[in-house]
Amino acid sequence: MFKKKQEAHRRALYFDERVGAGLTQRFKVNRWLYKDVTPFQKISIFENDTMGRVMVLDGYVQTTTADEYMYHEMLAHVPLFGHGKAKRILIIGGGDGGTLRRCLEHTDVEHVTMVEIDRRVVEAAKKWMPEISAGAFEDPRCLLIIGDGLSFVKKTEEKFDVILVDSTDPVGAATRLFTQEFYKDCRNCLASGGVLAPQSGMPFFQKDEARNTHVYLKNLFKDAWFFTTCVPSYYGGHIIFGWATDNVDLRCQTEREIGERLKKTKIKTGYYNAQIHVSSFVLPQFMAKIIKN
Ligand code: AG3
Repeated sequence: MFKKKQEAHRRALYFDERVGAGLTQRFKVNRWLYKDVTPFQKISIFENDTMGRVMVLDGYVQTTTADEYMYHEMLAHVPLFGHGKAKRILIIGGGDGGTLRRCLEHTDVEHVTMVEIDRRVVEAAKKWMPEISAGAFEDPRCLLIIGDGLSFVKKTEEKFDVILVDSTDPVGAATRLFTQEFYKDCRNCLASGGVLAPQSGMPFFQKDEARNTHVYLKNLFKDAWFFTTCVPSYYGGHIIFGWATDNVDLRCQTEREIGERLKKTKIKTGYYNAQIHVSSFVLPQFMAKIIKN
């Protein structure tokens, strides 16, 4: 009885994320703001001294108000500035609105369709972490569809210049987003020379996922690679995004070319800049090995 009480007490005070065998990262919880079990997943949001507000889906940290920019800026700006003329964007997932907001910061973007499976992620993020989307859902260029991204890309006849997959980890419902079939359907709705960039996990812990993603993308596109960022609240060093396109020149642009594009906008960033853009494609040896084999 005493043990049970102790366990309940610990759960109220801490959030423990299982990172790997024998490895856990612990957050002190100042206050639980939201807890919900939806038809798709468990959602919780809490407050922490260092990371601000933290959103957790099925036990894994998804985003925090302190470091969300390190993920969302990179997922949106590298493909959009790399493409250079993107007007129509598709986001699969991304319910917190951080990726959407960064896409809409590009004034040349005419339309963003976002397909998110879980309405309650959008609602909870808007209510408890409004600074992440910062009004993006209200932008008239945004069309939010609550539905299954997989069937959307299978059925739509629309074409997009850039497709961003802002998913959870390859567990549960999201595993279907890490398949060659899904990437093939994405390719079918890319305009010529378009870019597909799927969230591809933390390569230190998810080597097999990274290897498989690379094989699938290489089977489908002329250029398949990864770009990296670091997000302090994701324990494990790097997180990678896939880079897949038939326009092989897009990955070879210089810092100067990207810098000129960035200068023409009013976009303010905390992580992304032209140097980071170019260097995000440089992979450390352990990752280069993963994609060579
Ligand atoms: N989606 C990727 C989160 C990966 C985190 N994984 C983990 N903590 N094990 C983030 C969605 C943000 N819009």
